[in-house]
Amino acid sequence: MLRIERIVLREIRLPLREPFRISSGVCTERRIALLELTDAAGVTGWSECVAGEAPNYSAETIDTAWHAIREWLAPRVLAVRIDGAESVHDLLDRDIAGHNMAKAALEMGCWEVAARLQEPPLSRLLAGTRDRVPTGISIGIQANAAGLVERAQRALAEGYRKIKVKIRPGADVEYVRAVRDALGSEVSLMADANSAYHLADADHLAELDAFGLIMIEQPLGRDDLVRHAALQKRLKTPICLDESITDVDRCEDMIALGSGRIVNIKPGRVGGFTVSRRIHDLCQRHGIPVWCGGMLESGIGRAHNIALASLPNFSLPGDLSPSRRYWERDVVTPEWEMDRDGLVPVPVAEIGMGVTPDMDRVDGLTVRREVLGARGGAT
Ligand code: OSB
Ligand code: MG
Repeated sequence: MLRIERIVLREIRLPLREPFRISSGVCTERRIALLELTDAAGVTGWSECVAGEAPNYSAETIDTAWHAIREWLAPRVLAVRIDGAESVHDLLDRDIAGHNMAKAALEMGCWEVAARLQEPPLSRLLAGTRDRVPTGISIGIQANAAGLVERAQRALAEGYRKIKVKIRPGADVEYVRAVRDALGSEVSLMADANSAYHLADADHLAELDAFGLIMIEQPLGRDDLVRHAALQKRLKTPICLDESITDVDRCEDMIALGSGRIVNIKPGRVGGFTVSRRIHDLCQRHGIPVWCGGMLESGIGRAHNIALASLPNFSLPGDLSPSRRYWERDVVTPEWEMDRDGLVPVPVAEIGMGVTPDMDRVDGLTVRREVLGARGGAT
């Protein structure tokens, strides 16, 4: 049983150590919404909203999420008796279309509160089984192929188990060829297009088949399940869907149509942990591997991703880089670290998500704060 009495919404500004460029835009400083949920028992749980600064990855932004949380979503969970975290998704989803990242932030915060009330590690409450998760790196689009090769080599030396390179028309086949030549044929290498191509580019994309990529992520538009199926027939390389998989039904469609063979699960994109687990289970039944994607989260969102990635069918390395890959200093203690074998430990000895917000750091980065709940009103 949960009863959330108060939610503190904060916006922090966290500069990336280096700009992160994907086909649809560039990010130099993350604007991140953090949620602090307090239960009637006085227990507090934190979560992060992964919506971006601009509506390029999905229609949501931090500003639309903030609005959705304050106006429509938080009122659904505040001061009501909630049977368990598992029921929060349906509570938020009924008659409210879209806004998955806003829903997910609240839903995952409720899971964290539930974990803190019941005292297991968050990963175990979610039925995770791993105590370390294999980690890959996502490398943004670079000015030239040589710059990309240099970054990929450095990542390999650091221990990463999967190298993902962002591609776009004009920075694709030659860039991937250069990286494959430099790293050798054994390295797990993949490309992520973030919807930059059209079905008419199929012949061009098929040139990537020469490089033995473990997958190509989201080559076509987010609503293009039918066209992805047509493209998959023309590619040897497995297609992995990211943007397209916004709920369980879209994943069923992908399987039925043959639009892809691997799924990137981001809990923010699908509305939280409950739907993530349903997609995980569906894929497991169909022999489809899944892995946990990232959205340049701070250490709080990362904690939630790592808990999720401890489930058994997360059989490929996730975009779960340690704190130092993104930030001069993270907002949690301890910061997230990866060992030389590319593994990040799942906190299994601690209650909940296993890291603690560094309140001096959070306060210092906060540019906006609003309190929702019993005593109402914005402060
Ligand atoms: O497509 O996976 C993506 C970051 C922002 C938006 C979309 C994506 C990404 C990443 C970053 O690839 C993964 C990470 O957090 O390291
Ligand atoms: Mg992606």
